[in-house]
Amino acid sequence: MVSSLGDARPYDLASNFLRIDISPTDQLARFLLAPDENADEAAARAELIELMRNVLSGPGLLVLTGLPAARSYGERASRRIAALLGEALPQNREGVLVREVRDRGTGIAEGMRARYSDSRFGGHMHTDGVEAPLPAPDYFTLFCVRQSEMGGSLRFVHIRDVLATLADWPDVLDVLRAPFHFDRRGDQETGARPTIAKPILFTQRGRPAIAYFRSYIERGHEHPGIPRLTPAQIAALDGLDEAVYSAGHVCEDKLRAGELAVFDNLSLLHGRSEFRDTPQCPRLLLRTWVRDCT
Ligand SMILES: O=C(O)CCC(=O)C(=O)O
Ligand SMILES: [Fe+2]
Repeated sequence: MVSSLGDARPYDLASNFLRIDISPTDQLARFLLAPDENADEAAARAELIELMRNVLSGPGLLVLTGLPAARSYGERASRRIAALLGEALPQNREGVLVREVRDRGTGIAEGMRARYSDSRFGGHMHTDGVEAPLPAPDYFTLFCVRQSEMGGSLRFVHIRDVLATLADWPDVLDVLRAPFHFDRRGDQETGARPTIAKPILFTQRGRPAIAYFRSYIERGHEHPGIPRLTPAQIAALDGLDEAVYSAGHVCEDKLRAGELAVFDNLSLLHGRSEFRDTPQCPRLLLRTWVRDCT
């Protein structure tokens, strides 16, 4: 496999962005590309686990590049990489396992059910699956079928940079380790509470982990019967945002058609820049959420 650095970028990312040019002779590529299930799954998994070891101790993000960009292929590759990593998780109460991320014309956190994946707007650094109870999805994947010409680049920040900044604010850390109410985006059973109470900072699989999406937390605390955010909680969210959005921590890159990104969802906060579709080529990503079963 050949590691390449990709496009010129506004930040110096060369040291922490791992883009792997997948070669058709690699076991992993063979498994992802195979039209049937005959490829050697065990060898592909061993190759991926080796890559993920470096990802988990380093940047938190792996981008496989050079795959065919067709939607049908992307869906199959997404399901297969999820199966290599563990088990694909449902992403809403309908049980969708491969979710289309595209502009459905809604705002972020609009109404009862709209999500980031339904809009074209940017910012809002977050982790995925915050609307569901813990454990959080350990990984999520994005396969790029079509990228937007205008905007749509990926931004990400590692929890180790955030925690290093917050180390001087133990009061903030204490508040972030206590429960907040996250809006469930309508995924709860009929009649069940519309929020899930859980901390922003916690430990999962023996690692420091973060679950964050400020808008969903703010919506959660607006529901009748749920306590309003306290001044200490608001101050803690402001402190966290300051750490997350510090220019020096934010990395940025743009996925290209035919790239499959695997994110460590316990360590990385991510977002994108606002994008604008053209009618002939609307942006389309495919997303899975994954539980690590190793
Ligand atoms: O559109 C993107 O690049 C990322 C989408 C995303 O973060 C999400 O759907 O949760
Ligand atoms: Fe996301």
